[in-house]
Amino acid sequence: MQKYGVINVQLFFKKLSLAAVLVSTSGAYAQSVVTIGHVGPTSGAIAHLGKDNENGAIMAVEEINAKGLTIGGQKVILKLMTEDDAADPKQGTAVAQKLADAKVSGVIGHLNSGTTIPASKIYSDAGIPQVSPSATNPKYTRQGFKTAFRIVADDTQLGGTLGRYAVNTLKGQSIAVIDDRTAYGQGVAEEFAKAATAAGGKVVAKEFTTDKATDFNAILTSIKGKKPDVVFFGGMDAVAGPMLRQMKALGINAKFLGGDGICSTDLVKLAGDSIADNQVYCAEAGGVEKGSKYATAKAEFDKKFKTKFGVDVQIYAPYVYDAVNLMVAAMVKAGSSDPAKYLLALAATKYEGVTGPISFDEKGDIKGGALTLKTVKGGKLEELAVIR
Ligand code: ABU
Repeated sequence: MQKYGVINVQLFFKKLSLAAVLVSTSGAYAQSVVTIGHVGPTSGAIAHLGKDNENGAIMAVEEINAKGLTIGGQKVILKLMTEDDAADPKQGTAVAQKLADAKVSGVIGHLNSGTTIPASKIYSDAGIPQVSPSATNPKYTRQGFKTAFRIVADDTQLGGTLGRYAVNTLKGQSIAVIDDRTAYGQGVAEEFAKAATAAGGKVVAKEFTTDKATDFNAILTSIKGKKPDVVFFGGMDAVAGPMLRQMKALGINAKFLGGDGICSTDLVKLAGDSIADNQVYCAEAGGVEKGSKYATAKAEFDKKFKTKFGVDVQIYAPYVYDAVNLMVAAMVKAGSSDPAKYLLALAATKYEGVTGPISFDEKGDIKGGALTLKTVKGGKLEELAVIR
């Protein structure tokens, strides 16, 4: 067994243009360290989701190191540099620059589209591969950046599927649409409205709020007057929860639909006892068919995650876990953690993850991305269907 003491000498190695190196204090040998970054909002209203993602990355890195990692014939320790963007675009670009300055070999994140998109320019300029496990705004992979990858479906698929579902399956005819004005919320709401209208539904109200709002009485009162049978919310669970409570208080019994941002384990907690069975529908931007080998792998991941962290997966921890693993697999295949050398291997990835098979199209989007449609029943999210 190797015995060594380590000191982090990033400043020195910055000069040498190396990502990071731990040096034996005995001077007997040097052991390479490959550093990858992870970014998500680990503070603020959706810190529970940021932490969920971060835990997925921690689990992957710990497992990889426990198994032992060799890249290009050299033993390597994988190091995770985690940053908090607080779901704020400005903080997102600040931490992206920090990771670029630290010359990380790759970045997993960010969680939100509103931070992922501006950060992606910084990573692209620095030539650093970025894999987002959860940002769903289509623009992220449509900027022509060779470094941008996404392992979940996008808002066109999410909003489109939910829009058709609202009209064709739930038989919604008059529809109210609310969004939180973020890149994600506004985008997914627009896609929903477009698809619902094309399916024959009528959008009777369009309102907006913010991702920090807590009082929705004014917009909900206005919506109530239009008597919608469906309310769609483009935003996150931290806003959807109180909104559902206030809908109940106002006597609005419409079906409530949202994208992946509300499809969390904590939604029910955030909404208190305000959700009736089969009232809320949402879709995770990925999924595996029941009975498939991936379903078994995902269930095992969920169990391991609960044992390790003492909490259930919220939404995207398994996707982050896969993102770390596939990035490292690309480094191993290329025999290098140098972004310029492993980027092509990453683009050509054919990875079998716990969230299903992952390969990328020419834009960097997952090929054949799936959605998992869910509803809330008995105070729990229940899977209805996987849609491709
Ligand atoms: N996809 C929902 C949450 C993240 C985002 O796209 O903003």
